[in-house]
Amino acid sequence: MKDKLISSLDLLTKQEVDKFLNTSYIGRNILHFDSIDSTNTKAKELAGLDVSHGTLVISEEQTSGRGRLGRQWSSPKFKGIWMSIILKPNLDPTKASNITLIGAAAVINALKDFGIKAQIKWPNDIILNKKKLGGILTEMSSKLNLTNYIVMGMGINVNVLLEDFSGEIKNIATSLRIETGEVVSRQKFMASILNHFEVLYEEYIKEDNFKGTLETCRKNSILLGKEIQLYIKGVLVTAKAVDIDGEGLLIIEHMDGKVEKIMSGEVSMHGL
Ligand code: BT5
Repeated sequence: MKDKLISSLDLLTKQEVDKFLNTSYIGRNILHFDSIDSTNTKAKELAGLDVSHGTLVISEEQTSGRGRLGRQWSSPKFKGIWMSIILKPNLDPTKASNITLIGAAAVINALKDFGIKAQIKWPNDIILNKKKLGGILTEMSSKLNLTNYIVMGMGINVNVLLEDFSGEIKNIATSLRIETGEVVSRQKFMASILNHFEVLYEEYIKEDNFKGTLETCRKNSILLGKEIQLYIKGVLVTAKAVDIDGEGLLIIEHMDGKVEKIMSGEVSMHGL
């Protein structure tokens, strides 16, 4: 009876997830929590200590999950994947933001394995049927031109129900369960993300090959070809999203035809 209860919780422990992994180092060391404030906060604490490259911090719930710019991330218990990967690459700190795109592409590829076609709202949103299925928060520590560590945090709403979301999030968020009507194995889905992540990460770090990630980000972008709104130096601008360049930057075309590259930011578009 107890075993049945535990297996129905689909826990994200090393013991359960390991059998679905085919990575060599991503997620091979898993620090699993029942409840924690934020996996990114914990991962940053640990990254400064002696934990190995590829270590994963995961929690069944977060009590202070974080989005970008101090925003909150809702992380109900046993319902999603709330995880952070600790990376210690030899990478110029200016390129760390590309880890977000690698994470986003890994999620898109994993969803494809599950027969689901989602989209990326550059740089860090995963969108399914015009609603937010997940988000990525990449943080790092660097000194001069050396990266000490990168923490890539990812939140994916797997089996979250509408009533689990509070307030205004209800209108903008969704989950795999809401969209497919089925309970999805968090263990298998998480392993699939990690498997895809390691492939794309290896290409980028070892071979300086960003093509696979970029192709996935471009092909599945919800922004490209559309009219978007974004703030540039505090001014709200309407422009057209044209492309994502080889460095992962968003290329936009202003109304007057001027082309500009955007490094990071908050983009919105009609209906999103
Ligand atoms: C993000 O921020 O999308 C990054 C989210 C990263 C969360 C992961 S979970 C594991 C790791 N540990 C952490 O503490 N964080 C990371 P941003 O683009 O700023 O979007 C935040 C906004 O999304 C909020 O202001 C809400 O409007 C909305 N939101 C909050 N919780 C959500 C959820 N569960 N699903 C969809 N949207 C949500």
